[in-house]
Amino acid sequence: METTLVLIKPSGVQRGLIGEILNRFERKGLTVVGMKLKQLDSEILREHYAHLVDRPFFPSLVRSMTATPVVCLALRGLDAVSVVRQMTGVTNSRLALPGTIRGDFGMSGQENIVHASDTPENAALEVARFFAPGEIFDYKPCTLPAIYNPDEAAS
Ligand code: FUP
Repeated sequence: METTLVLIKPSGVQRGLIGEILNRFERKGLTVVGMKLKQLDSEILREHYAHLVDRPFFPSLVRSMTATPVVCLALRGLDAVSVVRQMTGVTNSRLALPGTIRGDFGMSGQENIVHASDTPENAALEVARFFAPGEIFDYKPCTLPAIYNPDEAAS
């Protein structure tokens, strides 16, 4: 099983979409193993968006991501990283497909509602960036046998 990081960004928090987004991930069959509000600052964003620090829109990205606290979610499941990225949709919400979170709720490239880890390697780094070890909970919901077959559940 993989664990991936989702941030419900200030655009999602301010639009009142926390419950809707959480509901989608729960109904899909992902297990919520970490969840909290966190106020981000430029230090953590320079690390999290290291690949974008030199881009002209970075100051605007920091303003956007610090406007309110974000909801940090750690979601666990089989192939959770790619499953969650598919549910998120492409970066520009105007191009994201209907049925995805960005496609259904967004109109912006920057105010695009959620962040989701893009690879298993980055997911491990990002879960560790936003959660202390004691904030991730290992438990198996009793619904797992209805979500996976035994081989899938064991992987
Ligand atoms: P994603 O993996 O879809 O979150 O996309 P990126 O890591 O490429 O971008 C991170 C965030 O930077 C996006 F969610 C929004 C912001 N961004 C801009 O504001 N302008 C751009 O041109 C590209 C990205």
